[in-house]
Amino acid sequence: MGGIYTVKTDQGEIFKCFARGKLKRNGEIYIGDTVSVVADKEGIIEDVLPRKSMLVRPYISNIEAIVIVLAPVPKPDMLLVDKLIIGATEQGVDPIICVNKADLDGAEDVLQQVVRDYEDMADIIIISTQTGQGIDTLMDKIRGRYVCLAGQSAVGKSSLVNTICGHQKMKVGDLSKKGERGKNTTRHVEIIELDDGTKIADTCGFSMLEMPLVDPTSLHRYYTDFDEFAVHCKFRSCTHSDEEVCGVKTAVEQGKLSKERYERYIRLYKDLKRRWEKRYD
Ligand SMILES: Nc1nc2c(ncn2[C@@H]2O[C@H](COP(=O)(O)OP(=O)(O)OP(=O)(O)O)[C@@H](O)[C@H]2O)c(=O)[nH]1
Ligand SMILES: [Mg+2]
Ligand SMILES: [Zn+2]
Repeated sequence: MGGIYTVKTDQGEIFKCFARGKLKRNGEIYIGDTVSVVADKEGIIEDVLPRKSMLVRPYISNIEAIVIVLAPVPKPDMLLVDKLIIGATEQGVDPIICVNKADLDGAEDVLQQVVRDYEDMADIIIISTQTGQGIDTLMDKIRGRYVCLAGQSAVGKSSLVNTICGHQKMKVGDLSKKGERGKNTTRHVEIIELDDGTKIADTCGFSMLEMPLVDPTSLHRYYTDFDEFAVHCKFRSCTHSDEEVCGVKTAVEQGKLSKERYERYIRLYKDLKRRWEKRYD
C-alpha cells in the first residue's frame, strides 16, 4: 500500500519494505511474490523469485487455486466467470466456484446455471457465510493451500474470510441502493494465514476485466466441455464461429451445450480477434 510492501520472512518476522527502483518502475512486484530482502529496521526488496503462477486480475502471484464467488445478489456476471476461469487455467491455477448466500431466494437458480455452464471446468460449491452451509466442504478443498478469492463487489468475499477465521478480520460492506451493485468495500489485497497453513487472499471486487490476450484461434482450448462435440467439426482447426459444419454449433442447437455459454464464447472470441489483429499497432 502506498509503495510500502509487507513482507513476512521464513522466521515469521514481518517487515515493512520499500522496493528497489527498477522493480517498482516495471510494476514487477505482485501480491504473493516470494522476494529477497535486505532488512535492518526497514527492508528493501532486492529481487523477485520465479513465480508459480501470475494473474493480472486479480493482481496476484503464486496462488494454487482461485475461489470465484458468486451470489444471487448482486446479479451474477457469467462473462466475468468465463474470463476468470480462462485466466486461471492459462496459469495452471485451479478454479473453484462458490455460490454464496445460499440462504437467499435465487441461490438455487444460480447454482443450476453454474452447474450447467461450468461443471466440466471447475469445482462447484454452494455456501452461505451467514448460516455456515458448505464452509467445511470449501475448507476441504483449500486446506493447506494458497488461494485467492475473486468476484464482483458485494458477493461476500470478505464475509467468507471472516466466517473462516471465526472473527471479524475484514471489513464487510453493503449493497448500494441503486442497482444493487457493490460498493467496493475492500480496497487492497490482504493475505490471511490460518493456523493450519492455509493462506487466503481477499481481493477487491471488480466488474470489468480484460482477458489475457490469447490467440483467438486457441480460445476453444479453454472450453474442454466443447471437446466431445468438436470431433464432429469439419476442420480440426475449427473455431466454432463462422464455420458451416461445426459439431459445437450443432450441440448448442440440440441443447447439449449451454446456449448462453456458447454466446459468451463468441463474444470473447470476437473481442480477442479484434485485439489480436491490432496487437502490433
Ligand atoms: N444473505 C447473505 N448475505 C451475505 C452473505 N455473505 C455476505 N453477505 C452480505 O453481502 C454484503 C457484501 O459482503 P462483503 O463480504 O463486503 O462482499 P465483498 O465481496 O467482500 O465486497 P468487496 O469488498 O466490495 O469486493 C454484506 O452486506 C454481507 O453481509 C450470505 O451468505 N448471505
Ligand atoms: Mg471485500
Ligand atoms: Zn466447430
